[in-house]
Amino acid sequence: MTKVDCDVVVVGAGFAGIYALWKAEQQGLSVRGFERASDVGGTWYWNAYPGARCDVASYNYAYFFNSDVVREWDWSDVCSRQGEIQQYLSFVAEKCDVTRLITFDTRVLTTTWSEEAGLWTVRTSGRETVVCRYLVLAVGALSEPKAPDIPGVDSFEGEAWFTSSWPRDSEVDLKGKRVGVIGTGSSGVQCVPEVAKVAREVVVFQRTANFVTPTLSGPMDPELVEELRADPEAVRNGLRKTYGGNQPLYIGSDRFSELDEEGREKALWHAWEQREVALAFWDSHLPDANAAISEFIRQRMHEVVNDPWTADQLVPWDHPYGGKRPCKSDVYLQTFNQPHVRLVSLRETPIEQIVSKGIVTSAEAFDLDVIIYATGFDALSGPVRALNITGIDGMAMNDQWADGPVNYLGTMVHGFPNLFLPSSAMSPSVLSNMATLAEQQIDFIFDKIRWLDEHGQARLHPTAESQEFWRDETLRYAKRVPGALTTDSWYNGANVPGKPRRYMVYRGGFSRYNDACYRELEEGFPGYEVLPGRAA
Ligand code: NA7
Repeated sequence: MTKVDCDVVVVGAGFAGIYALWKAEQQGLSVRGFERASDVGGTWYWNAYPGARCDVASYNYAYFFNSDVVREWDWSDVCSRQGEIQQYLSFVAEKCDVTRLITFDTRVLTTTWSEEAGLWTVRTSGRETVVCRYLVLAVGALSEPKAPDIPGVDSFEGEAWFTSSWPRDSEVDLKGKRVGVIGTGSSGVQCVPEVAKVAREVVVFQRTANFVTPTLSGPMDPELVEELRADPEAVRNGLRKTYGGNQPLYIGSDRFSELDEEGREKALWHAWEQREVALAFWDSHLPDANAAISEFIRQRMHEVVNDPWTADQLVPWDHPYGGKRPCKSDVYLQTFNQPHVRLVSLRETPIEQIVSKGIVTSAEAFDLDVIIYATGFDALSGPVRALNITGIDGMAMNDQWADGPVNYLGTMVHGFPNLFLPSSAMSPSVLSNMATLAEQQIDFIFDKIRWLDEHGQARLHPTAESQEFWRDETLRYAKRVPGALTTDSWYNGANVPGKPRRYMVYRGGFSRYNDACYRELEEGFPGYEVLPGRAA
C-alpha cells in the first residue's frame, strides 16, 4: 500500500495558497506547502518593479476570513503598493501560523495521479517526493512570464530586467541611464513614470495602446474602515453577492439607453470625477454605453499629452474599453510631456531585433544601457501547464488542454480527481477581485473535501459533459462583452505566439459563479463523478 505523506499539498503561497494552508489545518487535515519564491506573496513577491501597485481598492483586496486580521491591519492607501501587499501577506501567514508549513525556494516539477492508489505524487526541485490525497495548485493567474518573442534578446550587453521577476536582493540602479521599456500593459504603465524620475533618457516601445484612467489612490476613509471592522463576516458574505467581488460603488444609476446627450455627458463626467468612469451607467456593459465610455476616455487621454503625434499613439483607437485589461495611472500619460521621455510606436516602426547596444526598429537604432521587459504573462492556463500534470490513464493535462483550457467551475478538470485549480482559467478570476475569489474558491474546494470525508467518498472529478457545458457558458457570457472576442488580449491567449485562442475568464459575475458552485454542493455534486472508497 502506498504511504500517504499528508492529506493535502498546496502549491503556491499567494492569497489562495496561504488561505488554503490555514483552511486545511482548520479542517483537521495534514498539509504541506511548496513555494518557488523565498517568501510568501505570489504575484506580490515577484512583481517588485518600481511603481507596482494594485488597482483594486485595498479595503476590498484583502482577506475577510479572520476578523483579527481585518481589525489589526492598516492600509496606507486605497491602492496599495506591492511592498505593502507583500508585507500584509507575510503578516497574515504569521498570524495564521502557516509559514512553518511551507517549503520555500522549491519548484514543483511534476504531479502524477495514481488511479490504483487514489493519490497524487508531487515531485519537487528539492528532490522530494510527496504523496497526498488532495492537491491544490494555488499557482496564480499571472505567474508564468511570457518568454520575450523578439529576435536577439540574448545579444544585448547592457542590463536586462523583467517586471515579472524584478530583483529583490539587489538594487536596480537606473540613475542617469538610457532605459528602454518594452510593453505598455499595467506593468509598463506603472513603471515608466518611476523610471522617468531617475533615468537620463526613457524610450517606451509600445505595440498596442491601452486605456489608462485615473486610480482610486488616496488615504483610506476612516468611516469605511470602521464599517469593515465592525462585521468582517458580513463584508465577506456581501462581496460574494456582487458582480465583481468588490463593494459596489453605485456611481451611475441611470441607464445609458434612457438618457439624452446631455444626461450621458453629465453621467460620464460624474463617474470620471469619482475615478470610476467605467461605471458611468447602470448598463455600462452594453455596446452603445461602452462605446460612449470608450470615446470619453480617449478624449481625456488625448488632452493631457502635449505632443499631438504622441497623444494619437497613446490613445487606444483599435479596441473598446475592456477588450484588453485597462490600466490605471494618474501620471503615466503626463510622463510623455517630459523632454527625456519618448514613445516609439511599434505599429509604425516594429522592432527588428535586439542587438548588443540596444534595440533596432525598422526606422532607427536606439542605444540603451538598460532594457526593461514589461511584456506580460502566459496568463491563466500557463502556470498550470508548467506543472506537468498527469491524471487518469496517464493523460497529460497539457494534452487535454491542447486546444485551450477546459474545466468545470474554474476549479477542477475531468480526468484529474482531487486536483484543484484556484485562480486559473474559466472562473471570474482577473475580472473580479482576486482576493475575494481566493477565499471563495478555497472555501469551495475545502467544502468539497469535507463533503467527501463526510460521505465516505474518496475522490471526485467533473464529468466531461460538465466541463463542456462550462466552456460554452464561459463563451456565452464573453460574447456579451464588447471586444472580448475580437481584441487580441491575454484574456483569450492571443498575447502568446502559438497559444490556442480561448476566452478564459468567466464573465457571468461573481455572484452567479458562487451560486453555481454551491448549487453543486447542495445537490450532492451532480456535475461530478464521485468515487467511493478511501484512498490508501
Ligand atoms: P500585459 O498586460 O500582457 O502587457 C504586456 C505588454 O507587453 C503589452 O503592451 C504587449 O503588447 C507588450 N508586448 C508583449 N510582447 C511584446 C513584443 N514581443 N514586442 C512588443 N511588445 C510586446 O502584461 P502586464 O505585466 O503589463 O500586466 C499583466 C497584468 O498584471 C495586468 O493586467 C494586471 O492584472 C496585473 P500587446 O498588447 O500584446 O500588443
